[in-house]
Amino acid sequence: MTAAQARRAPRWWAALAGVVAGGALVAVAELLALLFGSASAPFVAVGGAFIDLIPPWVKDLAIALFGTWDKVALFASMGLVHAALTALIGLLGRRRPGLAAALLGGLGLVAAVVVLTRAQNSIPDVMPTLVGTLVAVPLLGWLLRRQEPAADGADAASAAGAVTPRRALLPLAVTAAAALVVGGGARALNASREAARAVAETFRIPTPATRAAEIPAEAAVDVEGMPPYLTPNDEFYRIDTALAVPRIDPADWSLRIHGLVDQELTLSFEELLAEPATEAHVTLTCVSNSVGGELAGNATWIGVPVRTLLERAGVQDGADMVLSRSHDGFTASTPLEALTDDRDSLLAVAMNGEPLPREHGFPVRMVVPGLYGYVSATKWLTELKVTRFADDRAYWSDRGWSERGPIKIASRVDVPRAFATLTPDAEDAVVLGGTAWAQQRGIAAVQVRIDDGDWREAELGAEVSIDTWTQWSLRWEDPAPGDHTVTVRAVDREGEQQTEEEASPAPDGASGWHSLQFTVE
Ligand SMILES: Nc1nc2c(c(=O)[nH]1)N[C@H]1C(S)=C(S)[C@@H](COP(=O)(O)O)O[C@H]1N2
Ligand SMILES: [Mo]
Repeated sequence: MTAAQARRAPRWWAALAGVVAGGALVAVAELLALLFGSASAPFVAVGGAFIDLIPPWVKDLAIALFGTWDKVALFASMGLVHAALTALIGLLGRRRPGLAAALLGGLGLVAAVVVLTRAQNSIPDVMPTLVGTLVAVPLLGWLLRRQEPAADGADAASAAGAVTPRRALLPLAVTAAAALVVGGGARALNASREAARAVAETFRIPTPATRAAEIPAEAAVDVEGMPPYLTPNDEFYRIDTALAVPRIDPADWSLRIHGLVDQELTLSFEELLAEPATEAHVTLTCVSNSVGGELAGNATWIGVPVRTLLERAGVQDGADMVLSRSHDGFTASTPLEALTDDRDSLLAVAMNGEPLPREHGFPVRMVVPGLYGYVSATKWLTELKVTRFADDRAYWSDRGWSERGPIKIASRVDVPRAFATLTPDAEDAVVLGGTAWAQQRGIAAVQVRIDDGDWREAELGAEVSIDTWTQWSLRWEDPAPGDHTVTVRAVDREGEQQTEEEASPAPDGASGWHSLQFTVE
């Protein structure tokens, strides 16, 4: 063994040193992100850029696989890729410490550039990543050097390529633990501070000038295991591209209305709240929802009709679209007509009696009955540009999704769950239940088929409005014990029947009949 080989760190050690130094980069940046805001954290920025770049089928697949856990899955995968990259850098550092330092520094610089490209960041926001890099690069060199044998050459363990615990492993373990504690602690603090702020963000919800009809108890069918008719805020699905939930102080918020208008308008939050408000029950649906999926929720919203403000600004001839923009750069293209006809298209500030939760767009979001969220439901809204489809394109239209997104008729079975077992009641019957929606048209009928039998008419819960979902139930008398298949389809109030033709979510929403298997005891 040559002296040079003897001085070289064992492979596992070098890889570990790389991972620990890389982890320290992230931990230090996360700590400083406490000062600069979550959006400046490198993982948040790089993940956000990744989401913006992926083709629609990947987003589709991620939601199909992970549902609303897609963000956790993304962070976990990023962590693995980061660990693999930094392990490789560490390995390189055995022979080429200079190159390893340059690569780790380069990785930090690339992340800093990505931080700078995010809509909500400005130049100072690169600080956390840069400082993290400045700590990580010398740390890597130091960890790699920890391995070298003592100058007098008497260190037999090192000479044989083993790692001596006190001189090497201890500093490594201490650094790793420090990175975990600092990084994890900063993340937790970031989260708890956000929670504290969320409470401080409460404001007086305006009393609506136009009230929504009370929801009758019969809107909910009497079937055990059905989702509630109104979806509680903390159970409402959340879909967006924001890895760090935007944090907006209503005092700093304003809405700019411009483009093809006679008179540009800018409203403060207070001015918005001074407008007459409307209350409406509206079911929101995500275009990424698969047949039978759960990316739909029903809430009572309070907000100012978009129509009121567009009238005040004066929409000019030739306009056919409003491009809404969020604080974090997301955009949606809504057909002008959907915002000026008589439906309840709102600049919503309240959801189910509470100020909008931050995850759902605090302080102001759009809610447009009848259109999928990606073309209408902009959260953290800051801007409305009156324009034309020919002149402007929205976030998802640039990524292969249809530029218009009317919601397709949908129905699903909620009870039983797939492959569940139902036990007949005292009268030897089982009860099935589910949900159907066709916003802006309303549900006229729901039909249910068991195995290859005839279609049966389901009983419908009370219809609250054409913009909300309708629950259905079906009592099946004398069910045969064994395995069965149930299939459901709906008919809207215009007489259109839900198509059997299967389509995947991209580019304009899934279609097909929901069907699942279950067992009767
Ligand atoms: N700013 C912003 N608003 C957004 C999105 C987004 O990514 N960013 N996603 C839209 C999509 S695709 C949907 S389905 C709805 C979901 O609203 P929710 O998360 O409140 O359920 O928000 C819409 N508004
Ligand atoms: Mo969506």
